[in-house]
Amino acid sequence: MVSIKSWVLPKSRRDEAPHFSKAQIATVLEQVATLLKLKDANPFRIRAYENGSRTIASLETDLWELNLSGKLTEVKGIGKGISALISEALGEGTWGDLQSLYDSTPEGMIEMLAIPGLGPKRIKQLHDELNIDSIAELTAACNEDAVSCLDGFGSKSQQKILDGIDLLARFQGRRRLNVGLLYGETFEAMVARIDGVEHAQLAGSARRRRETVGDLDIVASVKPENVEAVTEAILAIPDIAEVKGAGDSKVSVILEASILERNLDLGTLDGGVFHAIGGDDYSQMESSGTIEAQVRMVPPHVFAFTLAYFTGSKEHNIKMRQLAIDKGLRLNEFGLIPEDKAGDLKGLDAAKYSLNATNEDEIYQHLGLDWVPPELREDMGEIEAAKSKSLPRLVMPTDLKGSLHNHTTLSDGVATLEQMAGAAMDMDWEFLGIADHSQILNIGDRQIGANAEDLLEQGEKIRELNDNWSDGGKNFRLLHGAECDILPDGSLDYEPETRQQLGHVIASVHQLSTWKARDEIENTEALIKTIEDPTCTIIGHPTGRILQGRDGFDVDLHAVIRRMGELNSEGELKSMEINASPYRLDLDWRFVRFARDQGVPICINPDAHDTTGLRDVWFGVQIARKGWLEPKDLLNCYSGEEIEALLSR
Ligand code: DGT
Ligand code: CA
Ligand code: ZN
Repeated sequence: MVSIKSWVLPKSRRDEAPHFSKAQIATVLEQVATLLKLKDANPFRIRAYENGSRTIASLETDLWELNLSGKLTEVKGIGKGISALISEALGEGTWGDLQSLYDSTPEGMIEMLAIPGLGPKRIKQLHDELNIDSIAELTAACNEDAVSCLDGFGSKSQQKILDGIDLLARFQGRRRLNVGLLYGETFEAMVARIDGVEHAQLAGSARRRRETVGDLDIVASVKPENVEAVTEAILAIPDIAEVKGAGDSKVSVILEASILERNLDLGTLDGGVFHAIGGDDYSQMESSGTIEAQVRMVPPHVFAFTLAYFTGSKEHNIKMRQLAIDKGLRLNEFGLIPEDKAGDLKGLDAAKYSLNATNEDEIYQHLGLDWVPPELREDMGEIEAAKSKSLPRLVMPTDLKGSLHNHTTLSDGVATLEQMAGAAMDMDWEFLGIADHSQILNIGDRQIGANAEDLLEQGEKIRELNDNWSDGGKNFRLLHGAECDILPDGSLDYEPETRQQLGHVIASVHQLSTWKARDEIENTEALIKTIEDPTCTIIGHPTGRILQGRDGFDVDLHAVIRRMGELNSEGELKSMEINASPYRLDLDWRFVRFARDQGVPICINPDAHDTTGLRDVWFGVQIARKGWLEPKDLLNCYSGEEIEALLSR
C-alpha cells in the first residue's frame, strides 16, 4: 500500500503502552524497507525490514505480550535490531532514529512510488541520473524524451510512466460515484454514532448522485455545548490520514481507504474497463486512494438549511436564493431570514429570526415550491417544475422488472444462463436479457465473442428454460439477444439472418481506437447507419467512456438521438442504454432527458459479467433519476409479458 498522505511515522494516541497496534508497526517496517530501497541501502538490511513487516502482520499472538515476555527475538523473521525497534515503539511510543530516514527522503520520490509500474529501484535511478525528485519533474523529463535513453528504460516504458502519471492524477482527483458513496456513507455512519451527534447526513455531489465525487460534505446536527467533544471524537477516527483544519464547527480531513472495512469488490469487469482503470495496478491504486471530507456541525434547528445549502448544486442554490430575495428573504446555510428583521446581523445571529424548517420540504414550501429530489438539483428546470407542481415521479430501483444487457460464459461472463436467471429471480425480476459478445470481439489473440452457431444454440437453451418456467407457472423469462460489435463503417457483426433470429440486438463500439482517431462527423454518420439497421434495438454504452479512465469517442449524440426519435415515431423500437456499470454510466445523464423528450425509450443495463454485477442497475437508476425519468420512460419497467411481446414483434 502506497499512501502518500500517511508517509509519516505514527504518533501515539495513548497515554500508556502499548502505544501502537500490530498493523501500525507492520506498516512502518514496510515503509522503512521502501525508503531504504530508495537509498539503495544494503539488500540484507532491506530484506530484514520486509520480513519483519510480513511476520508482524501475520502474527497470531498478541504482540505486546510477546514483547513483555522477552520472546520477540525468538520469532522467526524478526532480528535483534528490529525487535529492539519494536520494543521501543510499543513501550515508549518513539521510533529510534527512523525520523531522519523519513526526513532525508524527498517527498516527491515517495509520491512517485504511487505511479503504477514504477518501483523504488527505478525511482532511485531517475533521481541519481536525471536529478528527478518529483512527479512534475518526471513528467517534464518524459515529455523531453530524456527518460527513454536511460539504461533499462526505453520509449515504451517512458510512455507507460506518462500513462501511469495520468491515471494516478485521476485517482487522486475525483472518485467514481460507487467509491465516493462507499467512503461517504461509511464516514457518515461513523460521525452519526458519535455521542452528541443527533443526526448526520451526507450532502454535496454524492447526495446529488453525480457520476464522480470531488469531496464529501457531511452535515451534523450538534448542540453548541457538544461541538468541542464531537470535534475531538471525529479527529480520533483512525482512518484519517491528515487533518486539514478543525475549529469553528467545521472539520476538514483526508480519509484513507482503510475506512472501507471490506475491500472494494471489483466483481468481474470486462477487459476494456479493466485495462482503462489501471489493469493489474488497479486494486493497489484504489486501496491507496484518499478522499477529502468536511463535517459541518450546526445546531439542530439550523440542520435542514445547512443540509440543503451543502447539497447544492451551487447553480440550484443561486436560483433558490433569488426566489427568496424576491420574497424579501435571505437564504443561506443558517436559515431563511426576513431581511427587515435580520438587518445588519450575520450568520447564526441573523438566523435567530429565520422561518422554521425541520426538514427540507418545509424550506421549499416557504418558497412556494414542491420538494426537489437532490438528484434534480442541477438548475436544469427543476425549480420551475417545482413551482408548477410538475416534477416527475422519479423511477426507483424497485420499479425495475428486468434488464437487457448481460453476459454469460458464452462470451466473457463467468456465470451460466441458469445462474444469471436465478440471480435475476432473487431480485424479483420478471425478465433478463442475455446479450453476449459477438464473434468479432477479441482480447489479444483470444476470441471473446460467440460464433453464430453457438449463439443460436444458446437461443435453443433459452427457449427450453423459458418453457420450463412457464409450465411451472413462474413469471420469468430469459430474452435472447446479443451485444453486436459496431464495425467502423457502422454495420453490425454477424450475418443479418443471424441477427434476425434474436429478440434484441445491443449495438456497441468496442474498437475504440478507430473511433477515437476519427472526427465527430464521421462517427455520427456511422452510428446513425447503425441505428437504421432494422435489427438494431439498443445502442450500448454510446460513447465508450470509462469514468476516471478514458474519454469516449467524439459523436453528436443529439443528432443520433434525434434520428432514433424519428424511427420510434415510425413505429420502430430504438432504445438508448444507460450502461449502469459505475465505471461507465454512459449514456451521460445530461443527455437522458433529451432522449426522453425525443420519444426514445431508455434501458438501464448492468452489463453484468457475473451474478453480483446485476446489482449495478442501482447506479443506472440514480443516473435515470438525474435524467428526470419516470418508470414509463424505461424498458426495464415493462412487465415480462409486455417486453417479450415488444421484442418479438
Ligand atoms: P464536488 O465536491 O466537486 O463533487 O461537488 P459539490 O457539489 O459537492 O461541491 P462542493 O463540495 O464544492 O460544495 C458543496 C455544496 O456547497 C455545493 O454543491 C453547493 C454549496 N456551495 C459551495 N460553495 C458555494 C458557493 O460559493 N455558493 C453557493 N450558492 N453554494 C455553494
Ligand atoms: Ca463536495
Ligand atoms: Zn460492451
